[in-house]
Amino acid sequence: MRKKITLITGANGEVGHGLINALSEQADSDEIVVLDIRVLDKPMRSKVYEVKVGDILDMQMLETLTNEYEIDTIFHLAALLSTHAEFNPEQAHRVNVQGTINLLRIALEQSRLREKPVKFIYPSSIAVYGLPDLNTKAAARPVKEGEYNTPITMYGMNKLYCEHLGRYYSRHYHQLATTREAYMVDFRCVRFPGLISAITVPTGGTSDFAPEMLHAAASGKPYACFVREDTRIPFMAMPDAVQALLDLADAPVERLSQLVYNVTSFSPTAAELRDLTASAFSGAKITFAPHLQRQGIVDTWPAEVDDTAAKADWGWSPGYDLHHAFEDYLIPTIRQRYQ
Ligand code: AKB
Repeated sequence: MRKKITLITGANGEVGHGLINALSEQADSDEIVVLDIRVLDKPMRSKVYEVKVGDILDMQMLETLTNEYEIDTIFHLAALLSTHAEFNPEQAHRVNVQGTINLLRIALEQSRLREKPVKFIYPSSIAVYGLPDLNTKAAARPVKEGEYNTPITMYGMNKLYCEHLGRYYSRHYHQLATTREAYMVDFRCVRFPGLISAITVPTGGTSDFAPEMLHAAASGKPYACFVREDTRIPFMAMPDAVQALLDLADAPVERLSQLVYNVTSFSPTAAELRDLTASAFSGAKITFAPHLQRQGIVDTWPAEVDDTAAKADWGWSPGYDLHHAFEDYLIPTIRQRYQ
């Protein structure tokens, strides 16, 4: 009998670390297998059963993995984020889209083999939205999942398309074949806002101005914020992002009325973030030097998203509002990190 596992791709990223910590506390860490292009950071290694170093584009390696284990759940976190993706759009497409198809394919094969759908938990992003101009952004009500799905970035397009692929692999795969697939993939997706971790500084995203500002102030470095002071997009503290993944994975399938869910916590302006940061770190030197193109990307993302469906279907409820995120999580943890 093959060992039953939870697979985490992109495990060495900041969501991956948070997820490994949470899963290893919650369940038997003997069941977590992680895959990343880089070797898993040392402090994390004792928390998982096996560390695989490899590329999600390597189908042979993925097939070996499925021969070795019974994969029960996949958290597919590996992706090239929005800023990185604009520097190499074709590579981003390969990693973000082909990589996701490869994992969906593996999930489908496993579902057939064990005669039970594999849960496929997929983090999408507010980057799937593309509001046409600032007036529309200012006037818009919190944006629902089906609105403004006209992203302008390669990353946003990749994420939106992969949401559709998830629907295909869970409901319509090979629909013209003579025998219908008995077991498809149990695809579940959260659209994350910008994420702020007290422990790691992200790279390659366009919402990175918030965590960058905080970490710079905490480590005594000046920071020139690459968006205007009035820029407003939704954010979430990292523990809530990890909780959203776990809660969605745990939700009874019959409670889920849709495959893709917005989740959100708070929507401060960049100036509000600066004020909160400066009041915690009195020596903070934060200036604003907007980068035209990165600003252009953030201006197409909504100021607020509507997460009513997540609240109703699987009880989504963020633990931190803006002030509690700063007072109870970000500031104390960051202070400790840079002490
Ligand atoms: C990015 O900025 O690319 C990500 C995201 C909003 O998905 N943090």
